[in-house]
Amino acid sequence: MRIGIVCYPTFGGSGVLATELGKALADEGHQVHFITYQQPVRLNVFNANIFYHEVRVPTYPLFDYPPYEVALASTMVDVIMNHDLDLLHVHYAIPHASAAYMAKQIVKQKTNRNIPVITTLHGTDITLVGKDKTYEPVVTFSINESDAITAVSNNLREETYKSFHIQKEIEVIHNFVDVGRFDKKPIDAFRKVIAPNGEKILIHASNFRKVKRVIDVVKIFAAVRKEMPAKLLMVGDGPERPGTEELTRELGIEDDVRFLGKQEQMEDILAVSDVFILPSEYESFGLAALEAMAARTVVISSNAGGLTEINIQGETGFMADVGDVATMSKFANNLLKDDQQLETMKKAAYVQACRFDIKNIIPLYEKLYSRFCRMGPC
Ligand code: GMT
Repeated sequence: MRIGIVCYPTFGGSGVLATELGKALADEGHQVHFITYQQPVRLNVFNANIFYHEVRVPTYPLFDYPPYEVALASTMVDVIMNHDLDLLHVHYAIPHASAAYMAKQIVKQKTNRNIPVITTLHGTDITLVGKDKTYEPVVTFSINESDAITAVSNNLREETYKSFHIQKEIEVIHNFVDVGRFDKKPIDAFRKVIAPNGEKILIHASNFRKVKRVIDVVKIFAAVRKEMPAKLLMVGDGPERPGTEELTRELGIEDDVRFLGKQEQMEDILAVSDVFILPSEYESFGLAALEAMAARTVVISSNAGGLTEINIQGETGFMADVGDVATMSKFANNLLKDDQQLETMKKAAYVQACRFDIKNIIPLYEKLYSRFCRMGPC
């Protein structure tokens, strides 16, 4: 099939997922057209089946806010018509679903063709941004106008029904991970640089937004550091980073915490890590946690949103209520003092990640797409 994928090209989970999906579909022989304002960060391979169409937003002195959605819809129309796309798959409702609706109407008027639009909801497009009154009517409308809607977890599906008046079925297709990519041997030299005396390594990766509760990560690490030598890797960047760095200095643990910024080689960093901390206020799924599990890293997280659909209490990791730093610290300390349990849980985390392996999930998307074959279900 010829598939258009619209996503954010940044490090966020929705963009990562959409890009990995497109790459896998291209490997399966589909022609995939990415439509974004920048080359997606994970689009780092050459594949003859992959095309990248950049959305250019011309500026003009009148525009305090350049009309990205208009440029996106126009680029969608161009790509649909000139590359004879079979369907559009948009990731993250805002503004992709409404731009897709606009593109669909234009193509219909021009060619009398009904281009199917599939919208995948990822999380903050529903739980944070989408709910805002400023966006809600357009989000509700464009979700309802999609030909199929998917959510990345059962929790997000329920949240969407609770917050919006959705008249259609939302199908759940869980996020996935390429286990083969993340199940890497640790690079000894790298581990030695980070933890020269064999210290345990804890890690957090996110966009450092409020919802991630990065301050809790540092507090949990400080509690661990009181009981044993340990190091913390903080991967990513965002608005909460300066305050978090400041807290490490206030707590006197700055020498044991490395802020690595945005990183592409997550598999190498995760391979040397023991515990991944994700105390988020909310996660529709928690793709970063799943990638950590594929790299045999035990996850200590909050029990918010869809995290309970991947992390298994006491088996692949531990969970506590949002903000319960004391319990998460206790879990981390007990686990890191017990090498045998740590090893057992690392293996269990890997086994659980395999359930969400790319090989198991891509066929679900292909099955969904096949409902929209032009000649009827194919
Ligand atoms: O977590 C973020 O703030 C980024 C956001 C995104 O849209 O890129 O992530 C959301 O989508 C991911 C991929 O489906 C999920 O794994 C994350 O849990 C979800 N984030 C939230 O729900 C906060």
